[in-house]
Amino acid sequence: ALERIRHTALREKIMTANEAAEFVQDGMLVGMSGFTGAGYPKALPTAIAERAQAIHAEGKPFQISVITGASTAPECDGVLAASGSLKLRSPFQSDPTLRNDINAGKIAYTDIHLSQIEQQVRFGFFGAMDVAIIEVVGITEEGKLIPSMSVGPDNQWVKSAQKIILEVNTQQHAKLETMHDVFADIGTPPHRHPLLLLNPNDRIGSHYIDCDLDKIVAIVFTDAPDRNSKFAEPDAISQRIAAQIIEFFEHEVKHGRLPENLLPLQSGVGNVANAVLADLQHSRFENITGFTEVLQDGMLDLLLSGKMASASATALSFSPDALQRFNDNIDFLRSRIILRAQEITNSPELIRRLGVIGMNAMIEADIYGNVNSTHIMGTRMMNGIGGSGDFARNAYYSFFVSPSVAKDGAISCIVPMVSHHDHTEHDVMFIVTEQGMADLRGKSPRQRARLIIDHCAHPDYRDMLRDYYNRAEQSGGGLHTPHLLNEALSWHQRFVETGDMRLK
Ligand code: 0RQ
Repeated sequence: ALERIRHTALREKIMTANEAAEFVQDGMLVGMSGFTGAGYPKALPTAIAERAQAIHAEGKPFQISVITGASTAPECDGVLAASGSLKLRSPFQSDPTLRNDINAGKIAYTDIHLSQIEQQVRFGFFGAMDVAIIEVVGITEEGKLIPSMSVGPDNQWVKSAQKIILEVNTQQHAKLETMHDVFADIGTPPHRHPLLLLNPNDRIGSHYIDCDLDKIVAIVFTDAPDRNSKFAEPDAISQRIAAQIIEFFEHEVKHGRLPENLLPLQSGVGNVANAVLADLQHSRFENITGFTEVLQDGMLDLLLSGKMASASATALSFSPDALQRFNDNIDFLRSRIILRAQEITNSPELIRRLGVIGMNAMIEADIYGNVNSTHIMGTRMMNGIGGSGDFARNAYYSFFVSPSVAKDGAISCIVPMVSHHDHTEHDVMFIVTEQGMADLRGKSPRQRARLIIDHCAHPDYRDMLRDYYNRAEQSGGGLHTPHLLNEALSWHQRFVETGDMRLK
């Protein structure tokens, strides 16, 4: 393992996770690496959680604020939440224990666009960052850091933090070295640098993160895998959604609105997103490119088959099988995958200029095309907005996908009014369910309502939605976006009270 630390003097900083955890004190702001279950610290979170519990047992306080790139794993977010040591967490999470504590009001959760987290720390909006805990693959002779399976916010945390703890994970492939592209310093307004990336696969930075070696207080070895969640095989619903999107691509190519090799693809987390990519494998499209935040199994297989020429991402989130395929083919993939900071993969300016096709899942949409990606019944946090807003607002095409119903039909994912707004009608171009697709481009709210109800709603709810809409039109209110304000959220209230949105 020692050969992973090529700067020999730094080897003096090697210690155990428990020793390193002593640097983390009550009240600190801690930046951690980690993005959708990739590249998060494996040892320090447990050591901090144990330290917190010991301090709590003495009747003393110990709570920290933790900012990551995005979601981590049970052995990071999960153990920290379970130990009662989290005061604040930002920006994206998906751990069940953490989610429960957020919804129980025990942990403050700040949900912001993933493109903005680094700059908000850089601007000082979160206060001073005390410690950064970063997983790396290794350290070069000059003391530069070799990032792991994600770049996420690592470069900014290394720059911002007063102290740095490194976890050198020997399980991550040593040949990840040179896959990363780290742009040293984006800067702060009014002296911000343009990102001169003209193609999705351009490299504009260095392979390494520059680090002030005096700030490194501890180096800990780990040898543990990432979360590596398994994917379900695409089910019939995901396949129907995917097929419509691919048919739409064909149609747009035919009408000259899309090049033959499409435009760079972004695909959100989850099974539907993965199904679209799996389906592209059998499509006629060649030389596709990816410009996404998370690179999952589906995109990996497109790269391996040669269908996709290159992919730019901030994290590699694979199932165990896909990780094996990735490691086995790492030499082939190294020239095709570029891992960048999340403020670059999710940069609104780049997404707009490159013409990225954004495809994200949602919890619900309303009849006018407003989308809720984060809240269950308007009050309970699910995972957070992630990068969906970065892409939806700036994409060439912005898709939101969902099955038309949830919980065995007791919930309609198309409702009169969304119970929480993440993406407004102005940012949503296509809604796709297994029932059909609504193409909202250039449409007024009332035209949208007809399309969404007729094409996307489940048959069990279509007449209810038409009835709501027709009565709203007759109600004497404005006829731009007709609503019955005292009824608009009644479907959600009915579900809360009876467990079913349907009228009995
Ligand atoms: O609950 O697991 O208890 O059965 O919500 O639903 O259909 O499995 O969908 O896993 O694709 O997640 C929006 C949450 C969708 C995700 C969301 C219930 C449903 C199930 C999950 P159960 P599915 P997915 C790039 C982009 C925001 C971030 C983002 C997400 C559970 O895609 O977090 O886009 N997006 N990032 O039963 C109540 C409804 C419901 C509902 C579904 N209308 N009401 N419950 N469910 N619809 C990646 C990053 O940014 C990092």
